[in-house]
Amino acid sequence: MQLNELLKAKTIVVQCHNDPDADAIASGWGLYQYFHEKQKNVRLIYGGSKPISKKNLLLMVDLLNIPIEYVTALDEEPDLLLTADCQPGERNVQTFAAKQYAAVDHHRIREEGLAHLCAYEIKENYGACATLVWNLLCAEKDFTPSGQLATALYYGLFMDTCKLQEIYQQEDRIVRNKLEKLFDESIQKKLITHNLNLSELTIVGKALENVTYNEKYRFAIAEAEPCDPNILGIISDQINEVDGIDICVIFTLLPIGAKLSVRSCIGQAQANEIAHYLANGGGHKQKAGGMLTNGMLTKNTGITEITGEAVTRYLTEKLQAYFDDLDIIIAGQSSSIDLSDAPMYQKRRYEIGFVHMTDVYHVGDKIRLMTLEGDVDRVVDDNLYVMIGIEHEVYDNTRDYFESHNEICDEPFSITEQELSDVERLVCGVNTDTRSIAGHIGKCFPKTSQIRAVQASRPTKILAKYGNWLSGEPGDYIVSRAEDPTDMYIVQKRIFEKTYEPLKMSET
Ligand SMILES: [Mn+2]
Repeated sequence: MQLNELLKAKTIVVQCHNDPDADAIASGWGLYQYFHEKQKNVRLIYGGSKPISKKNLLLMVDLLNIPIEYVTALDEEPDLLLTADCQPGERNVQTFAAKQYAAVDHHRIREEGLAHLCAYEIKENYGACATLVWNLLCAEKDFTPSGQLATALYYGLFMDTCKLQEIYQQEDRIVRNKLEKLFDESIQKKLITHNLNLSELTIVGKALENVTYNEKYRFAIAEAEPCDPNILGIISDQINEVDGIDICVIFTLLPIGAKLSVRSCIGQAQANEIAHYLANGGGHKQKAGGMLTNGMLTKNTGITEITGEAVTRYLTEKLQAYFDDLDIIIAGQSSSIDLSDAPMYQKRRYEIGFVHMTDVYHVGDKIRLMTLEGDVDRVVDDNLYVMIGIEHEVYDNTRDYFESHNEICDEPFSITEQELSDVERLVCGVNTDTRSIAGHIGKCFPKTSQIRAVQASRPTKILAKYGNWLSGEPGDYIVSRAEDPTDMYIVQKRIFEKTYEPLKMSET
């Protein structure tokens, strides 16, 4: 959907869900501003049983002059009613009559409601509706979002992803990178120091009183009453600090399922992996989140009624199974897998790209790489190389590592314009403008190295000799280098099959 498709309407109402949160207010305001600039007769409203009362939201509306109105009835039927951060017909969205309806949202699509919408933009997996609204606004050539709006959208994204700690969707991360350069820091500071109110403090207290603990695997589970994701995060942060608890999962029941906040302080079971395993979620190594939908909870689980107890039992069993199933290998020590007789492979000859970052940025500039394993911030110096891998993923190398593992080739790296623009979204300036790497990409070939490898039959963790934990799924390859069998690691099945080939006997 494009916003300009909606300009046929003369009177427009942008509606947030009842009891709107920061993401709904910011998203609604973004849409409102677009139509306002297009000279439409537009209002920004929400309904429900009570007006906003949370201090941070009152401050947000006040500091940014957001013209949001609490209404219980509309005098006139608008040509278009556009919902923000929700969809018409949902339980927490008051119904107002309108000639046509449209929706911008990041929650589960309400299939039965789609036929009643003249247009919609719904991305179920986005961490915040603000991301979606920002992209919609940026796609309109004759509209430039203000710094105030960027501040609101940043705060919406911040609050919906537990202070950005549980952000994992690439699109959310890309928009965060942009908003980070535009938002008003002094306003953001004021807002985040008023995040909690007293009743939320009570929710935190109640959740802390009812923790289920698994002694064998040192994990804890607790339920919180319905609350903002950031409250869940406060609870999980607190529980994870307890001696004897390595991992905790805190959830709250929402109409669409259980919202999870996950914390871990151990490398062999990182928070993002647990969140992915439990609910297709993600985040960072220590902090992550996800949404365990009602569908996931009832499918093949025997759960008929979704209660806090049922979810606690389900999470306990799933986590137990996770640890029961896990193979842990300490490289160079007691290994449960012996690779000395495993088949040998060698690297295929394939090209990858590299950028010497001082060709693009100044020494001292801070840049961010959005790697497959998460965001990595680096300070540019002569040693920093950014590599463009076989699937156009990006990662960093030091100069020594880069030079000893690759053969540099004089030809240019072949990449289409679309591929280049996709790669460029993954490398951005943090304390400086994002610069184009076009014209600076060299081509090289990884040097042939011989390895022994077997496919993992179970989920596997390796503590590599460099002290970092690596993880693999069944089917991924457990690898050790032929010249140093203690150097073990894991290569994803797909990448392995693209980059390695069996070594012929005559070559051994
Ligand atoms: Mn939202």
